[in-house]
Amino acid sequence: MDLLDVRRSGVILALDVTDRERGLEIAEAASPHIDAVKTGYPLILSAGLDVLSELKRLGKPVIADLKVADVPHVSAGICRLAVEAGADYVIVQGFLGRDVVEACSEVARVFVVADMSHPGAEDYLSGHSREIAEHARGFAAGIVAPATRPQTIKTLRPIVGDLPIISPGVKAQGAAVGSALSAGADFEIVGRAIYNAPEPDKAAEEIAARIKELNVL
Ligand code: BMP
Repeated sequence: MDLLDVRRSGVILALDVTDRERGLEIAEAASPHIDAVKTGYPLILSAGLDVLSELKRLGKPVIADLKVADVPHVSAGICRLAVEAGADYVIVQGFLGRDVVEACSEVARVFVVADMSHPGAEDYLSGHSREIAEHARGFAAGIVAPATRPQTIKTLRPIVGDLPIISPGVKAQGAAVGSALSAGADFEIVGRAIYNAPEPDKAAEEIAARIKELNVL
């Protein structure tokens, strides 16, 4: 399932809850307003890798956010496990080097983390985001770039060409809804603002409506 082909709202749900039932309930409730689900260590470590195949029942792409960061053969093995469990995409760290991204791309459709949304990313990672994006262009299915630094998205967009850019940091980390899309991202990743909301379905609906209103897709 290709992410760009299913783009409707521009929203990817980051499902970082640790309770399997609650996670599946939230994903189902938000489903009409999201294009894909991203889940990672919190849910996978508590509910097991099988949760990926359960999430696939929503009929939307599932992104395994394992931020894979090991030597090439171990990283590729992790990606293979995620794909076999049902992941359509796996997130891999770009800072490990070219060989890791290439090994993972042989066994999975990979989103490469080119830069991150938290302040500490500027300590080390941000200084290398262009090089990571340049390499990702040849091998990856897309990149992850921070909504909290729209200038980074603007810089990376021409480097990656048409590759999808998915962008976290919206609402709970301070970026306004629609800001990453305006800067050139293809999807905004939203976690707490949806799954911690009293009514996650309404929260997802409002975010999708705001993006539509801004006309930034
Ligand atoms: P929230 O909207 O609750 O801040 O969640 C953001 C999600 O995006 C989390 O799943 C986090 O792991 C992920 N993420 C991020 O916040 N910043 C990055 O740079 C890369 C990420 O994958």
